[in-house]
Amino acid sequence: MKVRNDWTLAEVEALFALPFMDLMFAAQQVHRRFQVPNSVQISTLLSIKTGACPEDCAYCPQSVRYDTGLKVEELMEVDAVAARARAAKQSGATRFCMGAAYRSPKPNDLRKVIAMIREVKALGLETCATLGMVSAAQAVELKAAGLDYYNHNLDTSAAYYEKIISTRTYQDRLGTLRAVREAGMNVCCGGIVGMGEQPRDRAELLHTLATLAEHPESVPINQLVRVAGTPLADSAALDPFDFVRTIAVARILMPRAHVRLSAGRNDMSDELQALSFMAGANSIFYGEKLLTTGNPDTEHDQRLFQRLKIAAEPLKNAAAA
Ligand code: SAM
Ligand code: DTB
Ligand code: SF4
Repeated sequence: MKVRNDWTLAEVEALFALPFMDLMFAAQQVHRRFQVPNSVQISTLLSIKTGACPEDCAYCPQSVRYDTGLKVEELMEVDAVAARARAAKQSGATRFCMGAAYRSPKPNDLRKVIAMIREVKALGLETCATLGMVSAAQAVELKAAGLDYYNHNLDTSAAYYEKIISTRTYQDRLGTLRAVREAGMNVCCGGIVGMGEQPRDRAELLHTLATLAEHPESVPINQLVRVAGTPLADSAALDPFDFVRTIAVARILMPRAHVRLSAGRNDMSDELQALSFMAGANSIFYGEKLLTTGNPDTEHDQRLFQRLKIAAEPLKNAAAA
């Protein structure tokens, strides 16, 4: 069992085609070889700039083009972000992710975000940001400020991407991922399932991720949150087993990555979440809100962890905590 970057699309599709139990068994074997069982990494999300985004991502409540009733909020003040990070740390999070509804950050915005990163880092938390497209120079600045992870999702296959977003290309997305990697940051990159894509699109997304020169350190698998007012509001519900399959295949293809059970947990039963952990998910977003939509109550998550005897993953660098 070794980490591979040369997966073929046929191999990925063959994994998806396995009987469910065989796929789960294979995923568990990889999980137990490369990851700590019964341990889940906890990230907290904060929307530091909300709505009025010029992009047209069909799933997103923050696009200026769709009337979703969202309250637009300017870039937050640094102190307010630091206070939220302190609270997140208190409640057990080890990573603090700051999300901004930008196509790409403007120089003034970046300066302020950099101040936030320094504050959050000083608290001993791992830092993550998702700010849209960044240039090589911006990625270097973010890294120098102490940014540990940059989140930038490919979201779906290259072919289906064109049906979901018209304001940027798959190549743009790959360019940002390259800039982030070259600046020496950890890459957080995954996608969304349940947008009406075909099984082949899910296979192509995971194939693209698994054949990058280095696998992303974090792979968020989001289930579409169907927000009223967005073009995808009436998408058909995904078969939950297909969601779990996506997690299991991601686990097998990228053994060292943290696979994150991301958006959509509010629509999932505890049993489906447990199945997702069984399939190899070992990270979640914790806290009542994702960016703009709901997430399970922290009490509920704590109870779920107790029932499953799952422990929160400790910070790697304990000295920083
Ligand atoms: N604007 C930046 C960008 O697009 O990279 C950063 C923020 S954006 C909201 C981050 C990610 O959230 C998207 O790439 C997408 O994967 C996810 N997302 C947005 N809306 C979602 C929804 N309704 N359901 C599931 N995931 C969603
Ligand atoms: C990711 O893959 N999922 C998070 C995070 N990265 C930034 C965002 C989910 C957003 C869900 C819709 C919302 O709350 O606005
Ligand atoms: Fe903007 Fe990001 Fe939402 Fe797309 S996903 S509309 S880029 S905030």
